[in-house]
Amino acid sequence: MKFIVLSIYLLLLSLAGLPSLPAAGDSAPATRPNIIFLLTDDQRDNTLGAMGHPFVQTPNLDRLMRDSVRFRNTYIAQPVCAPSRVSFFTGMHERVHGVGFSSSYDLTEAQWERSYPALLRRSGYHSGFVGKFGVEYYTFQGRAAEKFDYWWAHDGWTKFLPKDVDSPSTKPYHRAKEDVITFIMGEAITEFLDGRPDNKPFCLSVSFNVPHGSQVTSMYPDYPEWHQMTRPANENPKLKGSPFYDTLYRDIGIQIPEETGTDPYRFIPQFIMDQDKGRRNQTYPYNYTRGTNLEHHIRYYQTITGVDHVIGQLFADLERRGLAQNTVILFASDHGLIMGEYGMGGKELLLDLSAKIPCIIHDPRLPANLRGRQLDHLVSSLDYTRTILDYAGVEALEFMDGRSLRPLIEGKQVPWREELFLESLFTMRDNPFQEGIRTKRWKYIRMYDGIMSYNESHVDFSRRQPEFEMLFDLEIDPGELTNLAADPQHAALVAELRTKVSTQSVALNERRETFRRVVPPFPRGSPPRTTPKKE
Ligand SMILES: [Ca+2]
Repeated sequence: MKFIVLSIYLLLLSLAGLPSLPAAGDSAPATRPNIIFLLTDDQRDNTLGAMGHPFVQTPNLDRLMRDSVRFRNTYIAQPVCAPSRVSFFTGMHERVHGVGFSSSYDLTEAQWERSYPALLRRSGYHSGFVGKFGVEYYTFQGRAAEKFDYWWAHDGWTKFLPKDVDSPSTKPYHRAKEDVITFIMGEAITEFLDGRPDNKPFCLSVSFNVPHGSQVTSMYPDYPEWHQMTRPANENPKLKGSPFYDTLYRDIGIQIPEETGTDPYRFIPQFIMDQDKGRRNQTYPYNYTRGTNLEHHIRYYQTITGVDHVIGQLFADLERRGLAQNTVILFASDHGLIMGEYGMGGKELLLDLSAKIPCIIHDPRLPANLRGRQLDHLVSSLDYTRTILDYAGVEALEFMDGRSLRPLIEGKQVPWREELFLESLFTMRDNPFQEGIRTKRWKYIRMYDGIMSYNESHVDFSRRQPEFEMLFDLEIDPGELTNLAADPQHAALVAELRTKVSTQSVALNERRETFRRVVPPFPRGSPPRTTPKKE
């Protein structure tokens, strides 16, 4: 009973700060566009043909990019799956929303009420979610489907061929006609479009779960070392003859990074990040030897081409249904991936390969002369949240960071940020706490020994000296290979960037304290909080 009373109180408290919106069911203005947010999983930037990639085939996304605006300096708020997704939903840094693999809080219903899917639904949008929900830690486990009008999705990590496996994350897909997870998601998109009401705009979030390691490894799970990808996936009879997953990219002489298998401690020393505490021996073993790294590259790009195919089907479907001219499409990934570069694998770092994402936004109503542009503005994944709200005509909330990209997309001259704060608070696998800043020319990163289940005090770095620092001149070293942080010639610059990061870090910590007073956090492992049925 205590929890019910507490939760009603918390819900009322949290709703108090929300703007008034038309209730769901009210007739929405006809001018509001439909919105489709396409998110891929671990797809790094520059992995489309139109972005100049040497071999990947992505004809449909290439077409989208050439008809859209691309922001080619876009960074993720947190370079790992779950907290990155919470940041997309809420428009907040992990430090403020407090939800991640290594943090000590769960996402609450009150927080969810402040997410873009909830706000759009409340404003009259028909809402749908397809694929990997990926929040992992939230208080409404088992009831996420209620937060959308349409839901065909999963928690955790499903499999590439989910109908072959009986587990909570694969079961939702056992009713599908298709066998491959990417194509099942295409099936779900069609089901959503078939079932939507005609009198409302819709907001569909599609969360593809490729090219994530859990999917590419499970393309061929029938031998003991399957998670290391020691054998070609097309030994799996189920992939034989597939235009995507059989021979594609197998015989084209893919060049894997020369640094594959070399000493990773040349770049990030062992005292601050020990590769043998999970990175090399548990999670990305295939990136540490040349043969398996090649197999990873083949499968990685095969699955990107598979996603591209489903997205092409979606475009054709929108045309067929007469929806293409009023549907805004946003494309992104939840972060990038290191695949042998620096002698390592994985994400979680603030290096570009891990922290930079593809960013494409398509507004079919835009005049032709404004399409096909590639802009260099510094963009955050948090900008997506406000951009979606802006297109939907829904007011953004006070605690949302980021800015709407719409003025830039529409070709307006507006003052824009000159620098972007970056953070990574994922501390599993011996990852350090990381903070950084990207300016037009420079990237500065500082690291501190990480703590699992960190709390507020652990991310107060105001009285701690950085334990390791990196500085890159992106103009002459876009691959971020030469760390200039200890170079005396750059001491003044390092001092300046250190101060800038500290200022933003302290400000974010203060922001979190204010937010906690409005929407209290929910400690992980607490008894479940029962919520009233009516919300
Ligand atoms: Ca991911």
